[in-house]
Amino acid sequence: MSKYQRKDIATKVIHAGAHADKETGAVTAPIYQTSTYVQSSPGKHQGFEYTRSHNPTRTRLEECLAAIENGKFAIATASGMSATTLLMHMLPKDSTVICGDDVYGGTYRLFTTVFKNTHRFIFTDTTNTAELKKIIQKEKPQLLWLETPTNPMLKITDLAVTAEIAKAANVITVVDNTFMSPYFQNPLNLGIDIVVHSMTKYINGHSDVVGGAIILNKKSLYDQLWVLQNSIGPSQSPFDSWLVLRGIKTLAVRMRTHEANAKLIAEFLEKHKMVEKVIYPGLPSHPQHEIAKKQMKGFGGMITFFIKGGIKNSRKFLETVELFSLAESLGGVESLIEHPAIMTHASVPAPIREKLGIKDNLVRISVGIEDAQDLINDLKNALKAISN
Ligand code: P1T
Repeated sequence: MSKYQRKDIATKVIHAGAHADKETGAVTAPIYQTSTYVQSSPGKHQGFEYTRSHNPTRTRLEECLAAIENGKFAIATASGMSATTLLMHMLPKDSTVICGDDVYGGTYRLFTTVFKNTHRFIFTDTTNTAELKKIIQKEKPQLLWLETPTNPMLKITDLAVTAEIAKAANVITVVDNTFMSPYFQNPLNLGIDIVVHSMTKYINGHSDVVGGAIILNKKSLYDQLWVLQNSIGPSQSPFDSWLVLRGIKTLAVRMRTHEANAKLIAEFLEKHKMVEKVIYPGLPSHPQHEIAKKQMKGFGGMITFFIKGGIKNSRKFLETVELFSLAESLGGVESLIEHPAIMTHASVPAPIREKLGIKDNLVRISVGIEDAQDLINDLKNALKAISN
């Protein structure tokens, strides 16, 4: 357990895992860019044998990740998807997994292609906890996979209620906390067993690394996952671990600005005549706004909205914005914009997308930390272009 356990996350991101280098006193973590380590006699080493298994730079990052999610253990992986893959390998063959119906398109693809032969997946709207309870009792799953807020519809599941339902049925709960980052939401505090992140997003925050993380408290599950990561080999490289350690230091200041900007932009969009509907957890119009207030410390930097006029207008709007880069991904300092139906969620079959509301006029933005008024002006110009 980190000695920074009782400190605020703004302190943890800077100090957890960031002790001065013993050899030189260097204030920043050294990059141990090595694949292997000398042994003085066969089997006699300093705790490091081979970098797939252990690396001191990655260990520092894992210490920091555990501290900021209020967990005991963390595993840093080479991508968000490899973190998810490890967790799926933890389950025995023929396990049942209940998964939120609106998840990142890549997660949906992984479950419905790679793991469909070994596990049974049931997709359901987990915001309906009464229905979820019934499904859990009927289907007796081994694991419940949640995103909250979901990607891209930003639906919110009550985590405390869900954790209680799952615990009573002996189901392992996993929350992909990528959209909130550990700054705005800590699922382990609410009784969830395992937290997953795509560190590619807010945790690293600079769109220059792909990475993933698993954070948890239960030693038996950690030991199982560690053996899997050592056997399968998705561990994060020393250099990428170092880049994340560098990026993570500003998580608190970045998240505050992402949110302040997103709030202003969501309010602007909600009033605009070319916008049909805005989904942002911080708006009172969000269907689970009250749950968001209860379980999140803030509402984050992701906004989803519907443009009036269908695909033609959406395309023109996306081609016209200048400060918002048209690109997949999210959570970086720069603002990004994308079209989920064509881009991030193309692997979700069209009828399912339609049912979830991922329509052709749906646009998702990841609000960066640029000046809020500049961002609003950019959106205003692009909306003007389609209203002419
Ligand atoms: O890209 P990777 O680091 O492997 O993470 C996958 C992932 C996992 N979970 C969530 C909630 C995600 O949003 C992602 C990746 N998402 C995008 C690339 C995107 O634009 O939505």
